[in-house]
Amino acid sequence: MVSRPALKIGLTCYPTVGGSGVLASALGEELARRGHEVHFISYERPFRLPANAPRLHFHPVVINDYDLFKYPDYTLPLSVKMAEVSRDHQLDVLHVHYAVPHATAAILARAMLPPEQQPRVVTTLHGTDTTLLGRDAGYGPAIHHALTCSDAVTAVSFFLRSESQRLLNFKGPVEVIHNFFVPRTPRRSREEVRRELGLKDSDVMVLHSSNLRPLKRIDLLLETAARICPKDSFKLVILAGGSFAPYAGLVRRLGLENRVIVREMIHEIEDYLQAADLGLFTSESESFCLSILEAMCFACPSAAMRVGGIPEVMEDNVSGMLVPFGDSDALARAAESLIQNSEWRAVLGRAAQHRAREQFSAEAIVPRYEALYRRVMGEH
Ligand code: GMT
Repeated sequence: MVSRPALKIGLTCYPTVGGSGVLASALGEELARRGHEVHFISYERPFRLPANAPRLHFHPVVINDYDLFKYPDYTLPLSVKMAEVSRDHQLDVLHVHYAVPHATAAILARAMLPPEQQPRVVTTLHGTDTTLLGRDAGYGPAIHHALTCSDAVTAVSFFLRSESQRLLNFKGPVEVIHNFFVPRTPRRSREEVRRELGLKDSDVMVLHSSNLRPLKRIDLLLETAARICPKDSFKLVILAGGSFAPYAGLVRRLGLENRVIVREMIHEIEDYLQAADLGLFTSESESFCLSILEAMCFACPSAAMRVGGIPEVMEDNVSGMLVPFGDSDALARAAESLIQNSEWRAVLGRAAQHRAREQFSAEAIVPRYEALYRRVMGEH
């Protein structure tokens, strides 16, 4: 519990499966556990947010579908709800995760309130809000404006900070606060999960979890799996935060029908993480890659392509293995070395888990956000 006065914090994120929503939910849960009052404002309850936890509240944003609008608008009802919650609960801080449209809505919400009711605005950049939308002429200036008007801006990696400064030409300070992950206790045993997946004792379980968006490069993931020898040494389990149907043809063409197991929209990720032996990631861009950290928490090392902030999360040959982007052959060799050598895998896995606990735990990260909130509020 906190020894200084508790804070009242509004949190906004995308509630669906995705790293920024997972991080924001965990942050809210941890802040409430530490005695702060936390108010989530979003169009749906974030999927990992516990029900009935003390000091944790959820305020839905209701969106009406007006015939006049060709495209439904979320930004304005979100900003109105943010202003309403800020006023009714005297929020100290509105902390938005993912700039678009959350940061713009927060700035507008603040402007709608009289000065004595205005919360501070903290914006956390997560990834494509900078690397994709930041390049888009239809978004870039609005993101730049929202960052400039924020009381503090954070980024989840040094990589993302420099990309934000470069792509958005943002000159203000950006504090790097890495992500953290708090694993829940799995609901089923490792054996039960492996049985459900039809794995033999000798099968090494290679795990990939992502939302399957184009930049996750599922084509490279499957190509890599097809290059791993011997073919019957592993099964690739894909936890898909979207439909895997578009990739079914490629699985067939690569002869991977008996190697690839897909589970869509799984919420009990810990069940699968504890059953996994190795993570495999082929994204072409990744500001952090929370999925790698999730695996690290269960002593599961990953083989991945060296892009974006991934080297800040795991160190090559110490807590995982990294290869140059696009080299699916090198990635297959790295995965093979870990599949075939369980001792090496265990060494990297232990180092990964240690690093996750030391650098990316709630204990290491949440106090950084608390300190930031107090700083923008003018407390010392
Ligand atoms: O930026 C996105 O594509 C969405 C976002 C999300 O909601 O999952 O992902 C980003 O935020 C995660 C949490 O901070 C990071 O772990 C991901 O690396 C990052 N995605 C990208 O940079 C592509």
